Formats: sequence, C-alpha cells, structure tokens
Amino acid sequence: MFRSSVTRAARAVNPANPSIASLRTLATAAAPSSTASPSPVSSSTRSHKILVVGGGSAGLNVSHQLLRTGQFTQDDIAIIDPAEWHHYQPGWTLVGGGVKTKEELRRPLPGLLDPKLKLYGQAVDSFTPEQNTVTLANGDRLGYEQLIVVPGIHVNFNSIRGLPEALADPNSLVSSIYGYEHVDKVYRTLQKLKSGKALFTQPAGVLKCAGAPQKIMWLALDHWKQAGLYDPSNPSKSAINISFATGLPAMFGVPKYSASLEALRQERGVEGLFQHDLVAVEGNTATFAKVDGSGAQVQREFDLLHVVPKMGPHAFVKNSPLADAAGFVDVDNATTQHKKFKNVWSIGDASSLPTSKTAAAVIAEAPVMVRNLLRAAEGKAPDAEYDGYTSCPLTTEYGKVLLAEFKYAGVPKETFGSLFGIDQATPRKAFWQLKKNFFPWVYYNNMVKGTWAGPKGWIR
Ligand code: UQ1
Repeated sequence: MFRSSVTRAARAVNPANPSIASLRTLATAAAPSSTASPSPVSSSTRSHKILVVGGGSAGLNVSHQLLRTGQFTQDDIAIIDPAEWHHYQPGWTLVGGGVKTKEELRRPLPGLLDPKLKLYGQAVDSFTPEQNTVTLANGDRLGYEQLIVVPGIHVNFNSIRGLPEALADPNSLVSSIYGYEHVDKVYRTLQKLKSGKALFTQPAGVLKCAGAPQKIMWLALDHWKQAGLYDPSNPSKSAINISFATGLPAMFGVPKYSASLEALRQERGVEGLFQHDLVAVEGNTATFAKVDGSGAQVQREFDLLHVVPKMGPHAFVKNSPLADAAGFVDVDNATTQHKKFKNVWSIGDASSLPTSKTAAAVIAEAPVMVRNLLRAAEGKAPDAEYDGYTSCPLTTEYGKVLLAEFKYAGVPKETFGSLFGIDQATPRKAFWQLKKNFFPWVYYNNMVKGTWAGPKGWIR
C-alpha cells in the first residue's frame, strides 16, 4: 500500500521532523537540506506517491485511471512534461492528406489534466532510481514511491543530412508528417507536384507508427489519380511516378498485412526500393544506405520527397540507469515492470516492449500497467499480462483503411475479424470512418481520461 505519511524522499530531506510533511500532503515542498541532495543546483525536493514522466497518450491515460481508483488525493500523482500542447498524432497522416487541419488535433496540455493531478512543466534532466528521485532541468529534485516513465520517442530530424534545411525551405517539395511544424507542408507539396518523381521513405530501425510512411504515400497516389496525373494501370505513361523506399525487406513487418500491401503496390505500379535507408538530401538528390551489409550507397533523383526521419529514445532515458542496451526503458514484456527497479514502470514509445509503437498499443498496455503497479504497491506480485496488442489503421486510399491488429511476434489479433468473420487485410470503408471520425473522438473524450480500452470498450 502507499504510505499515508511522509515518503522516503521527503523523510530524507527533513529527517528531524517528518510529521510536518505528513501533516501537509505528500506533495509538500520540504525544506532544502544540505544533507539530502547531492545536486548542487537543487532548490527543493517534493515527493509524490506516483510520478509520471510524460503527458502523452500513456501519461494522461494511466494518471486518470490511477486517480479513479479513489486511492489518491490532491497532488499524490504528478506529471512531468514541458509541452504546452498535446497532439493527437495518429491524425497527422490525415493532415498530410488534406483531410484534417493540424490545429484541430491539438489541445493545451494543462487543460487535459484532472485538477487533482500536479503538473510540472519542466523537462527531466536525470533519473536516480537508487534514491527514488528524478531531477528536473531547473535542478529541482522530485521523490516518488512509484515512477512511470512514458515520455515517448525522439524524432531526430538531424539524422538525415540536409533534411532540416530542406524541410524549412518553403519552396522545396520536401516534407514530413512526423512533426507538428511541417505536417501541413505535406498536402501543399502534393498539390504542387504536376509531374515527375515522387519518393516516399521509411527509415531502418525503430519508428513509431510503422505504417504511416506508406499511409501518406497511398493517399498521395489517390490524390494524383483523382487529379488525372497518375494512372495505376499505366504508371510509365503517367505524369507522376511513385517510389516507396523502405529500410525493411518488405512492405510491412507482419506477413499477413505485408502480403496485401505488396499486392496493392504491384497492382498500383509503385516502385519498391527495399532495404533502402535514407541518409542525405541534397537539392533533388536523395542518398540511401543499403541495409544489406554491403555498405553500398544508392542515389535517386526526386521532384517530391516525403521523409520519415530516424527515431530513438530521448537522451535523458538512454543515458540513465533505466535503459536497456538500445536505450529504451527496460521493462518486462508482459508486466511492464522495470526489470531491475521494481517501482519503475514503462509503456508506450519509450518502453522496451517489443511491439509496434502506436496509441492503440498504449490503450492495451495501460490497464495492465495500472493493475500491476497497484498490486506491487501493496506488496503483491504483478498478475496482469500484456500480449503485445497493437494496431495500425492503414489508409490505402481516400475512404478506405486496412485495419492491421496484431500481438507479439506479428500474430494477427483482429477485433472485427472475430466479431463479424471478416478479413481485416482487406481495405474497408467502415475502417476509414473509424480512423477519421471515431478514433479522434474517443481519444479526447475517453482515451486521455483513461476510460477507453480500445477493443475491450469503455472502462470505469
Ligand atoms: C483505438 O482505440 C484508437 O484510439 C482511440 C486508435 O487511434 C489511435 C486506433 O488506431 C485503434 C486501432 C484503436 C483500437 C480500437 C478498436 C475498436 C480496434
């Protein structure tokens, strides 16, 4: 159970009189002490029963689920996030396709938090799990009983030489749906291109929403088809031709959906450049490293380029005692509990969970983590298990979506397949409605409040 009096960290800074802190709340600011803090810049130490690093999909969802248990009062749970805005990122593909605006998908972050939650609008500097503390960028230290590390993944625009400059140039036809700043440039570039080579890339290595690099390609193809600039039955005679360059050896990581998407690619005359990893953009030339161990480089000319940069763990996670060899928070695949520090938890993009990084994965992971954390706090063994469920609503044209849903090891786990006996590898109009209308709605109405469990429906 959570201690109802002063926490370990607060006790450490105020050993003489812990009752002072306990009379106030767990989030009480304790007096600065020369004995407690090894950090010279530390100005104060506060403690919370639960500290949540990140106010993204995972952070908001689990904080509200925990609050609803009734076990927590004002400021017992604190979220650390320097962001001013919270973005519904799954909608960015539709912004790229000209179907939604980027502004309608965001909300001010503070407004999404229940007033009982404390928000620190700061970045994290470092973790000291041996002492149950987190140090913020301003030098403040925060103590905790349970720590939830869910800051997401870093999109590294600098990973591709020449990319930041090309994106910033308003006249270039280089864009990316992977960021708020440039996502609205994507549709403008699709509209501007009247002829030539369109090139869409997907990096080698870990990325969030692994289907998105081709979702935008399929929408672009449809856009040009409707504009009379692309004829899938006669690509070589079309004004525009389309190539998809991916670090993977196939169209998708799950064989079942990969087969459907490969059939679409061939049917629609899209060139496939497999095991191609973009490393540089210079003028109208894209340079790729082959991912076949040969060390070879390949250059391609383009008139329009859609880039998905490389991604990786945030530095403050990677360079911490919480990270695995790859830099992600090293948690158990089933329980989401840290392998070494048993009061540390992680789900979502920052975690080591070996599944496709999506909001749908977070929806399935969150209730497992919440249950296990509450049990661990009572000294009980975790008993809930995450099976790796994730999902990718893959736009294949305007009005149709292929709804990939799978668990660990790429085994399909289809919600509507089992309900209605349909094959979700076939693109459908109903799935487009889910993606375009239902998911954004249920996200802000329920997901961030912790009352939506995806295929499991609404939860209390
Ligand atoms: C989902 O719940 C959700 O969010 C609100 C999504 O948007 C990010 C999804 O893409 C998916 C697939 C789900 C899962 C729900 C069902 C009913 C399949």
